[in-house]
Amino acid sequence: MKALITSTLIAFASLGTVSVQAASDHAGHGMANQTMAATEIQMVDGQVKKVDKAAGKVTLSHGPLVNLSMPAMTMVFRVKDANWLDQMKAGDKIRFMADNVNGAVTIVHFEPAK
Ligand SMILES: [Cu+2]
Repeated sequence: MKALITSTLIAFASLGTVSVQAASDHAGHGMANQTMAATEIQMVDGQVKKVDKAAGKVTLSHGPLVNLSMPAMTMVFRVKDANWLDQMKAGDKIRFMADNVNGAVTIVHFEPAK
């Protein structure tokens, strides 16, 4: 096992600078993507204005949605999980994440604000 690892390392080293460069670039991309995914969608404060269970939508007044380049406003959202609508009523404060799903701004994470 150890001999195999050693010979693999030697094989990599003998491929030269270009291959090593490519390998480290690839690793760098992976890390950058993970960092972006973590910061792209942020939890935002919202207040429920209206719940429309029949349509599967909720009207929220929300703080800025950085990932959607959207300032604070009141608007209608779709919800990823219709059960969340049962946990919302007008006047409730919530925390949520929104994303663009098939062209519709959709709540993809929800929790009641305490
Ligand atoms: Cu909005």
